[in-house]
Amino acid sequence: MTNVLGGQDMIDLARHPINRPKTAAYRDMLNDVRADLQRDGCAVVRGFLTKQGVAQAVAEADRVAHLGHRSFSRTNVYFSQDDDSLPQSHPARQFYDRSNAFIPADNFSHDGPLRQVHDFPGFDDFIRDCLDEPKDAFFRYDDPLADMIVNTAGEGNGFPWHFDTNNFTVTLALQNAEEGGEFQYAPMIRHVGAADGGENFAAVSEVLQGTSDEIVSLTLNPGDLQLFRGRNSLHRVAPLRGARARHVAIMSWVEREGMCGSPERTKQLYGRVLPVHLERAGLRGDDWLD
Ligand SMILES: O=C(O)CCC(=O)C(=O)O
Ligand SMILES: [Fe+2]
Repeated sequence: MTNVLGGQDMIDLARHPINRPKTAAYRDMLNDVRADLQRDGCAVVRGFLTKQGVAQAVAEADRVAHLGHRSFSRTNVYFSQDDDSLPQSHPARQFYDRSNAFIPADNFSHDGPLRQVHDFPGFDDFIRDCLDEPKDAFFRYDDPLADMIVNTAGEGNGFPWHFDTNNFTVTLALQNAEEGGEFQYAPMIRHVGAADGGENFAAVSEVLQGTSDEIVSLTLNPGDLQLFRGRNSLHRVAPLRGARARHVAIMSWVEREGMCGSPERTKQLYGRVLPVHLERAGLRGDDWLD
């Protein structure tokens, strides 16, 4: 194996000087990202990783892809239960198959390429700056199975239309499928908190029926970093085709220090739990029948 690159060689610092926060170049970069997030909840930092950085990260993901945990569910765009008091045509009553394979975070070692990016000094601050989150409400997810995972998916796997339940998602595109896999979103069609509830069900229905003209289709290339506020923008990954897997790294930060996933959700997404999940939930190992 070739030597693992350090973060300074994985990240294209000449183009994206996240290590020089006091410079005009850093401020320009930040202003671009913030303007995009403000406009439609999505920003892409093109070519965040170097070419060699992408190659090493893909090789790492490929080496552990067989440890990905597949989970299947049928969900509506809100991740809510069916409600038979609503008409059959209501968007909350449309259910779609969702299947993921998440490679749990503990398969990525601290001296491996992906964590060299995640742990690079200034990376967390850059993300926080982009999102304009306060320092006292921005912490790494303290979850050894979930702080940085790789979502790996192939033909037949689906990430159908949904609104996120978290405030933002940060992803690093590593490898595309042969066809499909565009990130499609209907910017800001929902206005959570508006006086009328802001759900805009008519526009959501149009997206689901394929008649909306509000959909933006974004092709992310290997090495692109994406920041996305998905509570108000309906989005999906377009169906994948071909033999090659789509690999995307997903990194998470949360608003309180020391947060980790619940045992139930962790088990569902990653196929196992660790003692820390039980401890933080106030359970002992023998309270939890795996
Ligand atoms: O895999 C992706 O690019 C998007 C995933 C997504 O929408 C999510 O994690 O909520
Ligand atoms: Fe999402």
